[in-house]
Amino acid sequence: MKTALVTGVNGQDGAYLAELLLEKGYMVHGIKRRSSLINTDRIDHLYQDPHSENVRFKLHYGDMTDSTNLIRIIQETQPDEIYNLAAMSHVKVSFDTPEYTANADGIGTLRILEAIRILGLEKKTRIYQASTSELYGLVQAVPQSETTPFYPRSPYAVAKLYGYWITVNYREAYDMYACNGILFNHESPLRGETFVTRKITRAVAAISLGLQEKMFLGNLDARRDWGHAKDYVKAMWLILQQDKAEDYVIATGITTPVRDFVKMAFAEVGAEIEFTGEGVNEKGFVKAVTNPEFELKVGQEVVSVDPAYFRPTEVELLIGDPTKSKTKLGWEPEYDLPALCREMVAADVEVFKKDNKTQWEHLAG
Ligand code: NDP
Ligand code: GDR
Repeated sequence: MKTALVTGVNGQDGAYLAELLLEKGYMVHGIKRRSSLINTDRIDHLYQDPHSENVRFKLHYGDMTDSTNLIRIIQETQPDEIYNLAAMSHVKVSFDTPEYTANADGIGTLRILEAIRILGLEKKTRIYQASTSELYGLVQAVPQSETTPFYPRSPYAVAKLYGYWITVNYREAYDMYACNGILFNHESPLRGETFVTRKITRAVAAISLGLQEKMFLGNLDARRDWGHAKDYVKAMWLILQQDKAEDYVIATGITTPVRDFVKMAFAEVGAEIEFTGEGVNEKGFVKAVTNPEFELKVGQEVVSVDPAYFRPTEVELLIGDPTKSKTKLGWEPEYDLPALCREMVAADVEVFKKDNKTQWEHLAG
């Protein structure tokens, strides 16, 4: 039985990856940092009582900023594969917490790689580093591939740039099987509530059920190459199963403006949206209602721009070239954006039907 160690196991990707690895028969160890409330919702369905026999999923308290802890867990678990998914992953929030982001996302990656060396596991343990399309930042060329130059545009992306290169360096210096997956944005019903797709699908659900009046968004012109997290964790696994350690872009090759995702999400609850105005004055209104089951009215203002959500430096356009991952890994996504959006809106409508609490909608993101 192979053993995997997943950092950030209770995050969006950690949850889908843990499920995939368990299906494949792995022993899965997950690292989770301590929080004042239990926040394992995304992996509760995978829970195994540690007192029972043949447990294949175990959680460990840990933190990317604590080398001693990471070394001890790796020593105890002796993993064949490490998936380093833990990170302060919100681009906008990284402008508020730049030093912490550098520590967790940049130096955190070094801590994992160094732990492998300290423990003499260079030949045993394969490492996946969660790199990101944010590395491309200010557009140099499109579509972005493994050879496109990087130009990071946030403390998050700069920290991840360090993570990317230290992974390449350890591979070359110590002959370790260490790889970067340069993943473009991927979403799901498990996506954190302050990333734009989930923020939109939650707001669409709440507005259509009459629980919220409208949503406030930032840059509606930004374009992203959005895929489904379920497809993307399959690529992570494939990247660690090759003969040779290499870096791969994982993307759909299709880009969509934030504004169009808003329209797509409202269409799922039977509303056509039109946008008027420009920049901070742009607004979205309900133009037509095709499903009277929901509480949406023609003329209702459902989107406003709030500059609080603008980033000091923005990544305007991401569109990935997945040719290498398709040809070398044989990776093919199953979901397209409309199917992803449908699943997310339907899930959020269910959430709000059960529990109509509003949260700190306008805190961040
Ligand atoms: P999430 O934000 O959903 O999950 C991040 C996980 O990391 C959470 O479990 C979080 O714990 C944990 N974490 C954060 N800081 C620390 C720390 N200091 N020590 C230990 N654990 C920590 O991210 P995703 O699942 O979406 O992304 C997974 C990885 O992939 C991240 O590294 C992200 O930067 C990267 N990535 C994501 C993409 C995407 O589109 N989703 C695209 C490209 C890269 P807690 O719940 O306690 O906060
Ligand atoms: P991103 O994702 O920054 O690409 O990083 P996010 O969903 O936060 O933003 C995507 C784009 O939408 C614009 N936007 C808004 N974003 C948020 N969060 N909230 C808003 O109200 C809003 N309005 C417009 C943003 O400006 C941006 O252009 C994600 C994270 O998962 C990273 O960890 C990962 O590395 C990259 O994807 C690939």
